Order: sequence, then C-alpha cells, then structure tokens
Amino acid sequence: MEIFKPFDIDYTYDPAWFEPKSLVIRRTLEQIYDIFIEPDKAMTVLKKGNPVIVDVYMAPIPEEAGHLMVFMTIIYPGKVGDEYYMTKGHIHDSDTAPEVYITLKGEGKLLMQTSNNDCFTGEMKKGKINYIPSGWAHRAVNTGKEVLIFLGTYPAESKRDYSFIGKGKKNFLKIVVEKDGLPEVIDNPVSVR
Ligand code: S6P
Ligand code: ZN
Repeated sequence: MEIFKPFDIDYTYDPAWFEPKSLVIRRTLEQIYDIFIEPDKAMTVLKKGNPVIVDVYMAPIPEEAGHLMVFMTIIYPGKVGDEYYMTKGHIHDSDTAPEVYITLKGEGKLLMQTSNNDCFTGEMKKGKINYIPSGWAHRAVNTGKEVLIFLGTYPAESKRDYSFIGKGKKNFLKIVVEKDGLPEVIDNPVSVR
C-alpha cells in the first residue's frame, strides 16, 4: 500500500462543520420518502417543499483496504407522521466491517439488526459511543427537537448495502415513533421477515 500522508480534520457541531471533506451525501425527503411507513404523509409534505433529512461529510480518505473512513453525519429534526427523520439504513457488504458512532449533539436511537433478526437499539446522545459489530445493519433516528450530529469511522473498503430496504423487502424490523411526546421503539408493521 502506498504511504498515505497524515492529516487532521477540523470540526464543529454548533453549527455542523467538517473540513477537509471530499464527499457530501445529502438525503432529501424526495429521495427517501418511501423508507417511512406512511409514505403518503411524506408526499403531502413534498407538495410544499423538499426538506433535507440527512447530510454526511466524508473525509478525503481512499476507499481501500488499510484505511479507515471518517465522517460526520447530521440528521435534521422532524417527522413523517409519527415517525422521526432517520438515515436510509444499510449493512456493510463485508463481515470484517464494524463501525463506531460518537454523538456530539442531539439525541436519537440507533436501530441495529442481524440477518437472524436479532435486534438491538443503541442510545445516541452526548457521552455515548455506539459500537456496531460486523453483520449488524444500522439506521440512526433523530428523536430530538434539534439536529443529531455524530462522528464515525469504519473500514474504508467496505461498501454500504441497501438492498433489504424497500417495498416488499425485509426493511428494519423496528421503527421509532413519537407517542405521547416521547420516542417509542415498536415493531415495523411493513417489514417482511
Ligand atoms: C457509513 C455510516 C454513515 C451513514 C450515514 C447515512 O457506514 O453508517 O456515514 O452513511 O449515517 O446513512 P445511510 O444509511 O442513509 O447511508
Ligand atoms: Zn454504516
């Protein structure tokens, strides 16, 4: 492997800022409206505008074995019906690709599951580090009234696999909804085991 030059990343979380970055992944409601259990409610919102749900800032690191990708993810506050804004959710296409999330600001839940349908919900807030072992699909959910911002790292060569997300697919077995003003983790009525 070519020797790579060390570098520092500067960031703030109030406001969210991260440099240097080589890639910004932006997920708007129009792109991911169908991950919510009530996509018709998302369509109503989309008639008035197209809110940004998630931004991800990736540091300029080669997506190759031997490197660790480093990123900042911002999930904006909001809901589609009773379901909080969240990432699309994915699993890494390698059984040697764990991931770490470190929350800087806000609060949320980290839904995780295996192919055997084991489920685990991590708590995301300042003071928490979430460890996502290889083989666990993961989706972060912003359950707060402000932005949820976290840093993370994972083996740079591993690709994100979204093939289980979508209509008629397994999806995440749990969802997070607001009930009586509080987040509640419940079974996903549209998941297909
Ligand atoms: C990468 C890591 C995050 C997510 C980001 C958005 O492995 O888990 O950078 O990409 O949180 O998630 P998603 O599922 O919408 O791509
Ligand atoms: Zn990931």
